[in-house]
Amino acid sequence: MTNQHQTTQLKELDALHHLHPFSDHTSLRAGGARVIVRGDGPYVWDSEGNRILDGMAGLWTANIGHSRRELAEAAYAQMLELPFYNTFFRTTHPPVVALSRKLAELAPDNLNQVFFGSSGSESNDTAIRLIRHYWVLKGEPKRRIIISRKSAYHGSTIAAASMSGMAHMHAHSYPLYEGFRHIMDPCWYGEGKDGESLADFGLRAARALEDEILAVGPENVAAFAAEPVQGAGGVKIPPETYWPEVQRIVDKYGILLLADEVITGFGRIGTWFASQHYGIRPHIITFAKAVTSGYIPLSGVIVDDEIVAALLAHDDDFHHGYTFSGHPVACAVALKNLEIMEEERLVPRVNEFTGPALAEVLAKFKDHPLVGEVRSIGLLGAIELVADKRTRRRFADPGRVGLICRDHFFREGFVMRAVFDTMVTSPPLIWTQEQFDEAEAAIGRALDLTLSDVAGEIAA
Ligand code: PXG
Repeated sequence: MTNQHQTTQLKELDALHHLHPFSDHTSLRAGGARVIVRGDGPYVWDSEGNRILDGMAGLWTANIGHSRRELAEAAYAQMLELPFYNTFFRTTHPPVVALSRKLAELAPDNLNQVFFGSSGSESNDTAIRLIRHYWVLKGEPKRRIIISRKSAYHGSTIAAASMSGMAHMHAHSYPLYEGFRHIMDPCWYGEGKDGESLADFGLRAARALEDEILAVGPENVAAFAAEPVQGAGGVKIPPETYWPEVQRIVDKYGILLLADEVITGFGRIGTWFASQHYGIRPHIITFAKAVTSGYIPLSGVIVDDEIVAALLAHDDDFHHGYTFSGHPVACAVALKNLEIMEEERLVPRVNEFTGPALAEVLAKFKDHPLVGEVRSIGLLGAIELVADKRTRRRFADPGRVGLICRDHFFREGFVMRAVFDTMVTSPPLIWTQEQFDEAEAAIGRALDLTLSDVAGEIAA
C-alpha cells in the first residue's frame, strides 16, 4: 500500500513517461491512471487502499486468481536452473517439451504440435504465416485470403490487427496487411432481425462465410479465422446453429479453420478449449493469456497433424520464430498453472457451479430499465445497455454510457469492462458464492446509478 503522496507522484510520473495501450491520452493525462498495487485471489487493491473485485480476471487472464505462491516458486526454481535458452538451432529444454506434450494432450485429438510465442498477437501472426506457407507447400499459392469477422479481435501487430475486424484499429495502420475479408458477427442482439429466430439467425450468420468464399473465389481462400466466442468485440455468443454450419462450409470448400482461443482457451467456457464445447475441428488453435493465468507472457499455436505433415514433406526451413519461443520460465509457470487448474477441477467447476452462478447473477438484471439483454456462456458474460429495451435502440454517441457505467462499477469496487455500451465480464475460475454475491450487489448499485445519470434518455 502507498500513501497519498506516493500515489500522486506515481500518477504524475505515469502521465509523463508511460504511454498506455488503447487509451485516450488526453483524458488519461487529465484524470491520471488508477494505481493498482496488489492482487490476491479474486481481488486487487489500488494505492488508496480500495479492494476491488476483479470481474475481468486481469484482462481475461487470471483463471486461477492473483498471486498464487506456487507459480512464483515455479518461476524461481526455473530461473535458478535454466533461466533462458533458445529453441532455434536444434536445441530444446525440459519445460518446453513437457508443456508441448501437455498442450497436445488437452487440445483436440488432431492437434499435436505447438509453436510458441509471447503474446496472442504473435501467435496469430504465426498462424497467418503458417496458413499461407501451408498452401504454398500444397501447391496452391493463390490461396491467400483469410476471412474473419467484423468485431473480431486478433491482436495489435499489423497482420493480427488486419485480421481483426475493428475499423477503428484499421484506421491506425493503413494500408492494411493484404488478404483479409470480414463478414458479419454471429450476435443476434446486434445483427438479428425482429422476428428472426436465434436458430435461423445463426444459420444466416454462418452462410455469410459461404457467400464471401463464393464472392472472392474458393480457389483464393486459405482459411476462416474466428474466436469461438468473440471476447473483446463484446462477448458475442453464437447461436447453437452457427458453428456446425460453419464447419460444414469449411469442409465443403476445404479451407483451413483457425480458432483463436486466446480468451476462450483454458477452461473459460467449461472445456479446455471452446472448440471442444462446440464440437468444431480447427486446424490451428492460437492461445495466450490464461495458459499462465497471465503471470508471465506466453502464447502459441497448436497445429494439426496435416499441416505438420506438409512441413515435414519439404526439407526446408519455416523461416519464422521469436527469441522467446518456448521460454523456459514461462513454460514452467504454465505447467504449474495447468496442474493447479486440474487439481482444483476448475474446468469442470465452470459447468457445475461458476458458469450457472454467473448466469443467475446476470439474469437478475434482465428487467432493469437500462438493460436490453444479458447473456453468458461459462465465465464470459455481457449486459447490453440500451436507450430502448423494446426496440434495441442504443444510446447516442456509442460508448459514452458504457464508460459512465464502468466508472460506477469501479467506485462500487468491481471491475467490468465496457465495449462501447456492452458491459462484459470474465471472472477468474476460482470465484465462490461470496464473490458472485458481491458482484450482484455491485452490478445492482452501478446500474441504478447509471440509470439516474441517463434517465432523460431512456424510452418511456
Ligand atoms: N486474440 C484474442 C481473441 C484476444 O482477445 C489477442 C488475440 C491478442 O493478444 P495479445 O496478447 O497480443 O494482447 C487478444 C487480446 C480488451 C482487450 O480490452 C482484449 C485483448 C487485449 C487487450 C485488451 O478486451 N485481447
